[in-house]
Amino acid sequence: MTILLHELALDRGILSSPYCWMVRFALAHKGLDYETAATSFTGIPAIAGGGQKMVPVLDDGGTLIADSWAIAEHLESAYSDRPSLFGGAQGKNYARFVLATFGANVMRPAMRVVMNEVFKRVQPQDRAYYQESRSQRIGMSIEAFTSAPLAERLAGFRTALEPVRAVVKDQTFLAGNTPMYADYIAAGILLWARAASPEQVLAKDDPIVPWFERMLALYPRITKDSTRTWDGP
Ligand SMILES: N[C@@H](CCC(=O)N[C@@H](CS)C(=O)NCC(=O)O)C(=O)O
Repeated sequence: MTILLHELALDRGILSSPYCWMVRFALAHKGLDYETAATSFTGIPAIAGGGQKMVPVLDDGGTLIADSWAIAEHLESAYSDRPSLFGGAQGKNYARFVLATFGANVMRPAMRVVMNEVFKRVQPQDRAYYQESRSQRIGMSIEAFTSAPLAERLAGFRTALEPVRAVVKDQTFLAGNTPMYADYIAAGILLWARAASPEQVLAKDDPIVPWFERMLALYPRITKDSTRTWDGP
């Protein structure tokens, strides 16, 4: 049965959704084959016959699942014979905490780095929608939200990643010796920031860099599809 991931693409087909990256990692971790269907922001309501508000949406042999966390839970239970994404119930609770922590502490500083860049790069039919929906969400114009010098905004993002830095300087993955969903959450957000920002989001000597390189080398499809950035090929 086919697994189809509906995901978001910007101009030039650049993948930029942190949550879609998390699902790609989860599918790869499970060793599942999958197809992808790229959509624009304004194309989301037309996915799979309608009714969707966000991506990722996974169509697993006709069963539709929306929301990256719900998708991860689905993959864990539907493919329980394959490598575990969470390492049991306690690991799942820990991964949920990591997701919530990133949502509360990292997403906003990351948005301050990427939002003006994404706005430049959304597909043409998405521009007005993106501008209006984001301004509503952040309570100000995109221009005002991203008006501080890039160096300052990058510093805020890098500071927000301190908990990742504190752990991966001493161990191979956030989850220990092997990667698990917590790693995919962090890597998804970094991939989003990196794909959208013209600047290097991490300083070259940041201890997060070797971990991030390990993450990108884990699965050939992710290695390949993550090389397309604004600066890259
Ligand atoms: N809680 C959701 C969040 C997904 C989400 O925010 N998706 C964004 C793209 S990164 C989206 O589809 N936005 C649609 C819109 O803003 O209209 C998840 O984990 O999947």
